[in-house]
Amino acid sequence: MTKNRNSSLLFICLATLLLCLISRNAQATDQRPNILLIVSDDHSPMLGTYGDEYATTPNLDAMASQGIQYNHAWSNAPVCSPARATLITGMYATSVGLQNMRTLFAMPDYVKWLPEYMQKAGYYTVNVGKHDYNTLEPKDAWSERVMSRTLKNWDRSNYFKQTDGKKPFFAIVNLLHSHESKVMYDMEGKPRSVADIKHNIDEAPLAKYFPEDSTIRRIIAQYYDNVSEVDEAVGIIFKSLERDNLKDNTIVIFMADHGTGVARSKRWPYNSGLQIPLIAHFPEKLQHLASAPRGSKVNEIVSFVDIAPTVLNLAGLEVPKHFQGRAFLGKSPAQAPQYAFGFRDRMDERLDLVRTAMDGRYHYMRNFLPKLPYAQHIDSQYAFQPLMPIWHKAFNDNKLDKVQSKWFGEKPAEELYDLQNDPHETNNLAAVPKHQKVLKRMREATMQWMIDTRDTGVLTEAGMTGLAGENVLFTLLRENDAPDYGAFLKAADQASRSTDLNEHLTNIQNPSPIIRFWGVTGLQTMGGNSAQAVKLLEQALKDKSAAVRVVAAEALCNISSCTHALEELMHITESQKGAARLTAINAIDRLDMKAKPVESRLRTLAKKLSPIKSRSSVSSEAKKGDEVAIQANMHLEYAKRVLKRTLQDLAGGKPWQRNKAPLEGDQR
Ligand SMILES: [Ca+2]
Repeated sequence: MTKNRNSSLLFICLATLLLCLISRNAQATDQRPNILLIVSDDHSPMLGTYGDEYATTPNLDAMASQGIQYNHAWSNAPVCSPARATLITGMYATSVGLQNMRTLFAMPDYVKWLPEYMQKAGYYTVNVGKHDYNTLEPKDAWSERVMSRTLKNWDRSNYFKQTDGKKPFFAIVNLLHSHESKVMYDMEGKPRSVADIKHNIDEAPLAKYFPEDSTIRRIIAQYYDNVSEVDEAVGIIFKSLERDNLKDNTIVIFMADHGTGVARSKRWPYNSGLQIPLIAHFPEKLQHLASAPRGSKVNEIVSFVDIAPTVLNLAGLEVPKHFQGRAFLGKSPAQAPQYAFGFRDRMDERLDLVRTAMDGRYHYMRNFLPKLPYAQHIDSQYAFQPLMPIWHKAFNDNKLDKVQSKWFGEKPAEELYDLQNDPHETNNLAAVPKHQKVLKRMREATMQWMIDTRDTGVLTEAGMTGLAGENVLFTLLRENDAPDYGAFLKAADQASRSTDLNEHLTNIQNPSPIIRFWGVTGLQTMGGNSAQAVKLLEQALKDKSAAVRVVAAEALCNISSCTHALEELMHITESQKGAARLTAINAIDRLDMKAKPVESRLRTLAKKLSPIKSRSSVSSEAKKGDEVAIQANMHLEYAKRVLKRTLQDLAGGKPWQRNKAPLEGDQR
């Protein structure tokens, strides 16, 4: 009996020891690479290695000289949240309804975050700094979250504590040094001083669309200083990888989230808003996962939608079928695409709908709402730095040339730029006969991409909310009985390009609210004011869809009478919430002094809304099911900002956009 017991005990001890050894051994043999993404905020490729002679970026230049530099890398959106949503889901934000700044739509269950796949595969996953992925954070995304936004590094103590450093990690370190808000205040929140600027202010490179101004040069010089701070942080990160013996097994990919945080770059889908620096570094023993030799500067097209499949491929994991990009690094990288695509939708409180394609040389831009001017008043652009106010004042004082004042005008339906000969994109070739073939090719590619990815932008944000409710928008456009997406896109195309009044009048009478919206928008764009048009617009004021009523009211006000139209806009503003209210307030704002009769009602509303606490970013504590409430809260914040502007304009008797630059190269 005793002997048996002893034997059993001995067996248990041996088995436990063996299990421990196996498990230790399994941990020790996990040789998969660590993958570190460094995502820098708000800057174009203003680095020495990209040929920018004014830049001071020794660490990034050295990283590129030993790694792979991508010359045609694009963010897909020129602003943080939608760009980062694309990175984290592996899908164009437009395809999942996340293209508007700070928005939320419920995702289908199979749309996961990149770190979820990595964590499931045994990676330790970490996000350091900014969380701005424009969608609710899944429970199993991150093993560790470092919330500080001022870090230059990740000390990895928690990682070592939990895994003994044996488990591979996947980390995103988000550097904030070059965010637009850091032009006037440093990372500690202290005001910047001219005396501290290291780059020579007089020599700061100024794009020719900016007016000559010493403060603007100072902003640009400060920006280069801030990018040098990013560079320094990258140097510290590399040193700490070495210190922790992680350097030999860590792949580092550096990128910015979109273009520089100044007007006409950030928030705008020009090349200046979409092109990013992207550099990949491979240690010696992982060179077989690199797609080009050390020190290569490659011209293949890559964009944010390619980051998630690339990370999975580097980790040796399968890329899910619903991903929309391709792996450009790792074993057997996929072939490079012909185009990078970009999008601009609502930027903070102001609406728009632009889609773009870039083929390495040409950049095509499609303005679906051409009546909206390039420059719209965005509160944060005025709060963070004086560039926009200076530019706008120079315009109002008639101090700008044609190129500089174009920013304050309406948009043509299409733009085409030759990036090789016109890097600042000031010469629109869309109307030039010899470029028609390129124009047609890129227009068709853009439309096909929108169809393939079921671009939700053509639904409009208010339309999306109405259609989706609490359902999953993404599924709605893909189910067997899904509405005819091609018909939506055709109506949107007609609205911005067609001068055939009958097409718009037919669309206004379509059973689909989306097509009716584009019919009314087409009339508004054309300025068609026939008796039949006015009659149909008056009928559209009673449309079931708030999105249709808003655009009909604005069109009526502009081409006929404002009385009923203003009343309807106020009705929506006072009775609705969310995207519908924000859209209506924007329409009222664009009516300028025609909105004077409702000034006191707007003031009452502003008083009613101002005490309501709103937040403009997604809390990482939010849960699935909270989407609708959170989204309404964000829209409220933006509605308050527009209202503030409208009331200031009405009180001063001068709308913000009181002059309009002439429209050139109009393709409508
Ligand atoms: Ca950003």
